[in-house]
Amino acid sequence: MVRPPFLTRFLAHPPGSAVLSWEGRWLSYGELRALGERTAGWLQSRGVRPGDRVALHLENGLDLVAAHLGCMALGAVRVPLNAHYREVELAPILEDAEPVLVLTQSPALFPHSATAQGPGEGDPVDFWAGPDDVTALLFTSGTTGRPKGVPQTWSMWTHNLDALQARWSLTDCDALWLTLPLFHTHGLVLGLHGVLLRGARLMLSARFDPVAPPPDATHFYGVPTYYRRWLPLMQESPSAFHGLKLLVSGSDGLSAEVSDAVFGALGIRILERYGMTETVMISSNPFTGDRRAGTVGTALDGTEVRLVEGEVQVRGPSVFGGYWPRPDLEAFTVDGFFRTGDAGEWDESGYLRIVGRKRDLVIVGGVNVSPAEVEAVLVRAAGVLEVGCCGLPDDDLTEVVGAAVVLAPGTSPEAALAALREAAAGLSGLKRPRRYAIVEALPRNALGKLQRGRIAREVEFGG
Ligand code: MCA
Ligand code: AMP
Repeated sequence: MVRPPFLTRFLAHPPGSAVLSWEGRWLSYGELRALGERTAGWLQSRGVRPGDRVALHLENGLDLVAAHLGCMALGAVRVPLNAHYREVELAPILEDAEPVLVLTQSPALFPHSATAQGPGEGDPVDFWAGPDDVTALLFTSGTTGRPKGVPQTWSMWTHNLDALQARWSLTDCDALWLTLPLFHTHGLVLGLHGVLLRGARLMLSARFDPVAPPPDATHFYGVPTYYRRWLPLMQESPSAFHGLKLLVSGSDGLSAEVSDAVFGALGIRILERYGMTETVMISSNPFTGDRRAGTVGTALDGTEVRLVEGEVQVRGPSVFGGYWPRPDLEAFTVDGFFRTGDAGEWDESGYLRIVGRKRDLVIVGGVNVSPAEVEAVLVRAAGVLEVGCCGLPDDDLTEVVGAAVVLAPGTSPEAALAALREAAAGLSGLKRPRRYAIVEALPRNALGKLQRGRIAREVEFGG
């Protein structure tokens, strides 16, 4: 068993220093470490061994943090699951991840897996090391509709978080208010593990609500929807935000209007950065220096970024080694660059701008939605022949899913819409189409391939 440098650094923080607050109570590094070791003992008593995969289907809270630390202390691999997912979305992930145990409050969602409504506590285990470098297996939406497993390693995280540290200058006096869910890279890696590596403090909340930040908070990481929802309060009570020195936005493009409005209200220019589950962070604006709205800054130290026919391609120590369990050979170029599928351009000072996507993907409130996955669920609705989904602009969530539907002859639109809504209820909320259109035929190219961009441009959608 090898102890990764990340964990050596985590274990070296002063045990008495405060690190995490949950529901108003602070835990020190020593308490957090002891909690992780007792949780590791409990996991071991449930049959989990170093290197095993443990799925975590829990909402933000101390239990979820304990489950992460327990896996870290035991050397088990975490499989974070989106707490909003329904059975149909979880099934392919479980089939690929094959966790030995799922921690969940909803065991009915996992009919074929061993579950526990934990975590609990047992005799302490303090390995803080594992059989290899993989520490988490995250699933990201694939363009085929089937989620793809991304093994993330301690060394990817350490390289990336150190490179971000050089840009963002988080100090051990800083406190991050974290409201992002811990099942995505944004909240899990940048938020929770960014603080654990650096030795700063974390104030964890169950979810984002557009209320005044805790007075001690100095840092905040969010998706553009958070800033749009927060703006009225920022404009009404700017003094409630006086403790904040860094606001970061990512997962989705931030509009210049919101960036300028926040700057106007607080005098803080939101710092935009760009990343993916497969690469962790790729580029960022600086904390000190020229922060350019509408750009995602320059490549992080050690990361190479190039544009090939407009597509952003990335290589470096934070980039993953390949999907699991099915490697996608198209994902990398012959010289080892990962194809992001995002369209980019350089501005006049060499800052990267994300200008679109070369793959079919809808980003709803910072959450990736594969239109193919939604189509596969909706097409099973009675009276429906074909479905094509696309992203439609939305003032709150940036984009929402729209579905264009071809009906079987003789089907009434009302009956079909009722059946479509019932089928969509099998998906988590952000994936459900907010708007439908009944069409004669879907736009396809000469080879019969669905053209989802044309659906968004050409079809007239109802409510
Ligand atoms: C809420 N719902 C979701 C999610 N959140 N479904 C799937 N995934 C989600 N993450 C569902 C709820 O179950 C509910 O369904 C419906 O949407 C409305 O829920 P509510 O809580 O009212 O939603 P909301 O307040 O409108 O939430 C939207 C949100 C939230 C605030 C934008 O989704 C959010 O916090 N998004 C951030 C996601 C994020 O961390 N993205 C980073 C990934 P029902 O109607 O059945 O109750 S990208 C990434 O990690 C890369 C590396 C990067 O660059 O950062
Ligand atoms: P995920 O696969 O969930 O990690 O999401 C990664 C995707 O989010 C990227 O491929 C981009 O399409 C998008 N993304 C992340 N950060 C930004 C950003 N700052 N601006 C625009 N799109 C972004």
